[in-house]
Amino acid sequence: MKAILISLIKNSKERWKGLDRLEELEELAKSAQFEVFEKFIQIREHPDPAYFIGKGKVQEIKEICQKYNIDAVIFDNELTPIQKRNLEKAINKKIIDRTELIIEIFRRRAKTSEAKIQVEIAYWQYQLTHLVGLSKEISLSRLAGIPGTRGPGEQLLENERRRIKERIRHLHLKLKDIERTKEIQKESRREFIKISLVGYTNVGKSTLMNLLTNSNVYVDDKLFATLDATTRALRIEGIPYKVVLSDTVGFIRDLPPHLIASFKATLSVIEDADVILHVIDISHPNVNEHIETVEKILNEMGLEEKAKIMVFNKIDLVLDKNQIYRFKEKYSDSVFISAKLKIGIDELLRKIKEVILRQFVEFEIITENYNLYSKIKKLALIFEEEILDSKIKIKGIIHKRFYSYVANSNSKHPEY
Ligand SMILES: Nc1nc2c(ncn2[C@@H]2O[C@H](COP(=O)(O)OP(=O)(O)OP(=O)(O)O)[C@@H](O)[C@H]2O)c(=O)[nH]1
Ligand SMILES: [Mg+2]
Repeated sequence: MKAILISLIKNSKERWKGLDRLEELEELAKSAQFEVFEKFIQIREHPDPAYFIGKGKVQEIKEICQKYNIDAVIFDNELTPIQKRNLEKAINKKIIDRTELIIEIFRRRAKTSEAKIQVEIAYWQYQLTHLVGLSKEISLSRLAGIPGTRGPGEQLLENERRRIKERIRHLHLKLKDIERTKEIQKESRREFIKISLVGYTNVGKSTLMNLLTNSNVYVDDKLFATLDATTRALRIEGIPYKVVLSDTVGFIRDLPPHLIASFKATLSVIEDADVILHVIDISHPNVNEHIETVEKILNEMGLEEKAKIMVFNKIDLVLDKNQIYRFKEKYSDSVFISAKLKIGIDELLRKIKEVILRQFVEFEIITENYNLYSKIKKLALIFEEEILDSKIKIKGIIHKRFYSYVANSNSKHPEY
């Protein structure tokens, strides 16, 4: 499938931004199996309400499409339903906007039934907001109609809308069932320390996951190789708990809100994490924008307070070593690695341990409750035990998330 890509920018000052965006759009298009024939930037202060780009450009694109047998025209921006339909009519080729393209990639990648349902929900949500009737019928019915009455076009549209809503409702129910099973799995991991890999797409999260946990998660030089959340055990020397690491779907600029909403369950592993590893491709020309995008999404998820380590990956591809120093200065909890060449991994594990240990709190408990005593034995690092008649005094440290399990009226509360 051959495609032409178009990005609209406001003025010539945004040219570089436009070029960057086209490059990312090209990656997205390739990930959806398109062969990119040509890329265009159009400068317009405001998009044309009917055609998004100018009429002259529409004509030009139409001619190229015919001459070179192009299958689709892909826009970097979001199109209104009207623009999309008008373009489709004028150019007579498939018109795809960025949101649709991302949903299409997700659709191709989805493997588990959960991911498949999530993508389908996003797909129908998108369709729902982009429904346009047959314009002629609508306008005719409007012309003839007394206000409040509906013509046949509107009736059809209404039926379609109802059908889609019903489908979405049905999918939500199916998803609920799957989530219920996952809740049970999660419950069994309540007493584990949870670490979550987060980052822009294609930065090397799954490569790192495989390296740290000796597993075999799918890795590819494609955007959105991973769509599901995978969780595996991880050994951290000196941490008295089981530790698990989760890998999940990557982020991208302007991630369609429908997708974020429908992937809420998958993304919930990030919300549950004790430590977030924000993985960054330090060799990417837009590294700063990538960091910003990911931080913005994390903030929107209400996770700005989570403990976080900035993991700068792919240092093997960095020629300018000053780049590394600059990031080292800017981010206090940062490590520099190459997941591919296995560089810096010990340092990363040390940093993870350090950050987890910061989450431990001291406690001192006097109890005669044997169940509580054995629970503490399991969940805490004990420094001192002293038997006082029928009671026992225990001093130690425990991860703050487990503190409430062992706290009782006799305990001294930690400072926070
Ligand atoms: N040179 C180099 N390439 C790397 C490194 N780490 C990962 N890669 C490559 O980067 C590409 C993407 O790796 P993935 O691990 O699939 O990336 P991801 O972040 O999981 O991507 P998504 O699941 O698509 O979000 C693959 O081609 C990897 O081989 C690294 O340290 N150096
Ligand atoms: Mg991945």
